[in-house]
Amino acid sequence: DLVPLRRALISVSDKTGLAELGRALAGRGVELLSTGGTAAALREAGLGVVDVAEVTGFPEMMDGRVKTLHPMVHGGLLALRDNPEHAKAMADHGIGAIDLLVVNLYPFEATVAKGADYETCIENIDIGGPAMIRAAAKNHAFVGVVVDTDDYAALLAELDANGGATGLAFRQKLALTAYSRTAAYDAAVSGWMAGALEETAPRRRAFAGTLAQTLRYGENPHQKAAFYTDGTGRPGVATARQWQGKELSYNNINDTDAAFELVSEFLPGGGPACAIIKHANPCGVARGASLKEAYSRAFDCDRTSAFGGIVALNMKLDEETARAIAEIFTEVVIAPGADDAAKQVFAAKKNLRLLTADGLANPAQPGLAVRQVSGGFLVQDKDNGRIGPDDLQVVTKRAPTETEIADMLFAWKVAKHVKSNAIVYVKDGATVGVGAGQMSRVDSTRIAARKSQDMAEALGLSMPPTKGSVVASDAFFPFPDGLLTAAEAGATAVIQPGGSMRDDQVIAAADEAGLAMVFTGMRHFRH
Ligand code: 93A
Repeated sequence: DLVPLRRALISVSDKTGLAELGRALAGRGVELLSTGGTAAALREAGLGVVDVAEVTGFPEMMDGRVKTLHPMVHGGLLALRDNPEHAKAMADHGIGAIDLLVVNLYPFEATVAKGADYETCIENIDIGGPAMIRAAAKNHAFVGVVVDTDDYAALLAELDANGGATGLAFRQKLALTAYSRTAAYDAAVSGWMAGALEETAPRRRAFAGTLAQTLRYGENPHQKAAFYTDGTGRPGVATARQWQGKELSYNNINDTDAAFELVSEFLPGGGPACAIIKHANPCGVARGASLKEAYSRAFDCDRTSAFGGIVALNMKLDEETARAIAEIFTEVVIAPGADDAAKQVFAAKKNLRLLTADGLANPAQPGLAVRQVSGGFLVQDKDNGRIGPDDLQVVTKRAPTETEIADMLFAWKVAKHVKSNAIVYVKDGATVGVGAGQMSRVDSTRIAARKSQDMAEALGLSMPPTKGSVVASDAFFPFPDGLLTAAEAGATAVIQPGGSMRDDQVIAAADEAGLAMVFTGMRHFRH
C-alpha cells in the first residue's frame, strides 16, 4: 500500500511554510504543479514549478473562479491506478497521475469574522479547492491530501520513513482530516448565509467545527474528548491566549466559557466586575470600586465553593487583584488582558492557568446553542435576551427603590447564567446567595438562603447577607412558597418573569409580606 510520490499539486491561500515544503518535495524529486499565486511564491523561492494552466490547456479565468476545475486535474486525482479502464482513459487523454494534493482554502471564515460585505464573502467561497480535496480524499487508496499547514512536517516524516512514498494508513488519516475540513467549511458558509438572510438561525443550516485541540480526556477520565472551534473567532475561551499553567481540561473549558460569558454581561463602563464559577454555575458575582474589591465581594458569596474555581474579570487583570486571587487555589483566570505585574504574581503559581481574551464577549450577539440528544441534536438561538429598567412591570403595591431596581437587574443577569431552577440573592451589586440546579424552585430558594447563613457564620456576621437583599428567579414562582422563603431570608424585592396561573396568589403573598415585585415577561431557563 505504499504509493511513491512523483507528482504533487499545491494550491494554497495560506502560504505559511510553503517555500520549505516546496523545497523539501523538490529535493525528493517530486514534480510540482501549482495555481497562479502559489506557483509565483514557489518560483520566488527558486523552485521549478509547472502551472496548472499549462496542464489544463486553459488559462485561469473569471477572476480565478475557474482554475483547477478540469479533467486533467480531477482525472489525475480520481483515477484508480490499478483499474485498466482508468489507466486507458489516462493514457488516451494524456492525464498524468497526481499523487499528492496540498490545498488550503480561500479564507472564508476569516473574511466573515472581519465583517466583510456580502459580495466579498461570496468571492471567498472556494469551489475548486474543496472539489479537489474531496476528489483526492475519495481516492486515498492512491492519493495523499494535506489541508492543514500543521501537517507538512508529518508528511515529510512519512516520506522519509518510507523512502519517498506514503502508506495507506497515513493517507486514510489525511482523508479523514480532509473531509472534516470541507464539512466545516461548508457549515461555515451555511451558517453565514443563515445569518445574512436573517433566517431564524436554527432552520436549514448546517453546523460543524474544526478540531482545535485533542483533550487529555472528557468530563471523566474514561471519556475521550476534543475541542472544536466554529471559525467565528469571537472573544472567548476558544480564542483566548494562555500564558501559563498546564493544558486546559474539558471541564476547565466548559467552566471558563461559563465564567467569561457571565462576566461579559457587565460592561466595563459600569465598573469592575468579577464572576467565580464552579461546575458551570456561578458561586459568586460582584461589582466593586476596584477589580480587587469585585473579586473579594464575589469570593465572599461562597468562599467554600470558590476553592478550585474559575475566575473571570471584565477588565484587565492588575497586580493587587492577582495577589488576592493567588491566595487560594484557583484553576483558571480569564480576563480581557493582564498587566505584566499581574502575570509576574501568577508566575509562581504553576497550576494556575491565566488566559487573556481579545475583549469581552458580546452578550447581545446572535449565535447557536447546540445540545446532543440520542439520535440527534437540539439547536436553538443562544439566549441573548436582555432587559432594562423600562421592561420591568411593577405588580405589587410597593414599588421597588432605585437601589432595589439596580440590584434586581444585576440578579437577573446572573440568574440567566445559573442552571435552573435558579434563585439569586443580591445586595449592593454582589450575589449573597445562589441556588442552582434544583428540581424544585423552593429548594433552590432555601439552599441559596442556607448558603448565605453559612457565610454569615464563617464571616462572623450578626445576620445573614440575604437580609435586605433582592431575589431573582429565572422562571415564575408557581406557588407563593418559594417567594415566602425568600422573604423569610430577608429579601425585600423580587424579580421574576411572571406568567404563572397563580400569579394572583403570589402577588398577594408579596403584598402581605411588604415585598416589591417586578415581572420581566422574559424567562431564562438554562438546563
Ligand atoms: O475560485 S476557485 O474556487 N476555483 C478554482 O478552480 C480553484 N482551484 C484552486 N478557487 C480555486 N482554488 C483555490 O485557490 C485553492 O483552494 C487555494 O485556496 C487558492 C490558491 O490560489 P493561488 O495559488 O492563486 O494563490
